[in-house]
Formats: sequence, C-alpha cells, structure tokens
Amino acid sequence: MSKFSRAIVRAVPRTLEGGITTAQLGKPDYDLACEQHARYVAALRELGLQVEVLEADDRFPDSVFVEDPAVVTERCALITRPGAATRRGEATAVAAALEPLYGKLERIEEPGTLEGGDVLQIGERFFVGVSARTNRAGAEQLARILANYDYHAELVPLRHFLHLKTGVSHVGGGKLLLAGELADCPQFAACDRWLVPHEETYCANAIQVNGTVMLPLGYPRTRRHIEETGRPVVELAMSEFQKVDGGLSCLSLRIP
Ligand code: CIR
Repeated sequence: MSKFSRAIVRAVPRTLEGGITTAQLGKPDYDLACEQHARYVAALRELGLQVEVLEADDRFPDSVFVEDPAVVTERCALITRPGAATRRGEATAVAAALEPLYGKLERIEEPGTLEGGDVLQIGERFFVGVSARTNRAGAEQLARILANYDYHAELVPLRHFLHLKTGVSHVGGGKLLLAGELADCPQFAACDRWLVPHEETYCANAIQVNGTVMLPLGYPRTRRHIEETGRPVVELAMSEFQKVDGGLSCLSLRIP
C-alpha cells in the first residue's frame, strides 16, 4: 500500500454556507468549520504528512473540498472538470500547487465531467463512479489516462450517492467500508468488506493515512469494528462539512 508523504488542503471560504447541498442539517457555522478544519490538518500532520494549505477563495463556496478538482496518484496527477459548473474555477489554484510536484498535469476535457470524489484507488486498480457529477465520457477519459500509466480502471454506476466515495472507502490492506447502494456492488463482492449500518452511512467516507483510519466522530459500531481489526482510529468532528454534503476524503488530496 502507498505511503502518503504530503497532502494539499484548502482553507475554509467565508461563503461556505453557499455550498451545494442536499443535507437538511442547517447552515454551517464558519468559525466552527475553521476549527474542525484546523483539527483535520493537525491530524494529517500528526500522521507524518507535510500539509500545504491553499488560501481560501470566497468566490467558490465548495472550494474547501479540494479532492474534487484533481486526482492524484503515484505516477500522475490530473485536473478534473467538475460536473457542478459552479466548481470549475476551483482547479486553477489546485493545478498551481500540483505542477511543481508532478510537472505535466493530465486533464479531463469537455464533454467529459469528473469529480475526484468519484475516484477510489485500491493498489493498482481504480474504481470510477458514474454519478450526477461524473459522466461516462469523463470516467472513460480517466480510464484511458490511467491506462497510459499502467493502472487499471473500471466504472461503477451510481444511482443515489453524490460520489462513489460517499459510500465506499478503502481503509488499508484491501478492507473496504461499504454503505447503501454499494453494499451489494458486484465489483466489491470479493473484497474484505464491512457493511456500514444504515444509521452510520456518513462514516462510509473515511480515509486511511499510513496505517491509521480517520473516521468522522460519532459512529461507534464502525469505529469498534475497525479497532477490532487492529487498525488505529482517529475520530474527527465533521458536522459543519456534513451540512454541505462534504466528508473526510473531500477535504484533502493525499499524495503518495
Ligand atoms: C458539492 O456538492 O460539490 C459539495 N457541497 C460537497 C462535495 C463533497 N466532495 C466529495 O465528496 N468528494
């Protein structure tokens, strides 16, 4: 499994409450969101990552969700073309941060749309959600780009989840957390799976950083299960990002 050495995050914009959302959880509180974000950054640093914090950009309410405008791998990085048109301008600052690390960046081109939240890497394999945000053209472009770098990618059609990683996470060693419509997805049937209980669906979006699993705070059954497998867990309060449909993975680009 890749070790991560760096992460890119982006500071919370003052306009966060204008972010796209389907959650009916009220408006996010800017100050509390900043606190939760600072704790997230500190947790990444405690796990050994060098974290670059990009400046906030109030023109883009969703720009804290830095995972969506790019996809990063060991061998290449690419700039996406978000299905949410209001998010397309977010890529400029992210590209500027990635260029010094990768040199040439690949790009998803029109008519393709793709958001990084739809891209799950497990070793040499990638799974790409075809969602309301990522269309088939975008997913197929990504698969072709990845094939040039000797990766294999396959498409996973979604019906309800915002993004693929809303409902599936790889927590290391081939183990997946799966929720909702992905629980019986044939592409994951042969994996070591934890089926996230319905009331804990939000924590199916977790991340693994160098052996530690970061989970949103308040999902005890999943937490207990992961700890029983011997993986250390760090819990993080995510309430303000959840109000605008964001999860743990969306808040960073983790770079191997
Ligand atoms: C959006 O709807 O685009 C944002 N409010 C939330 C993006 C969450 N990103 C992710 O799951 N990768």
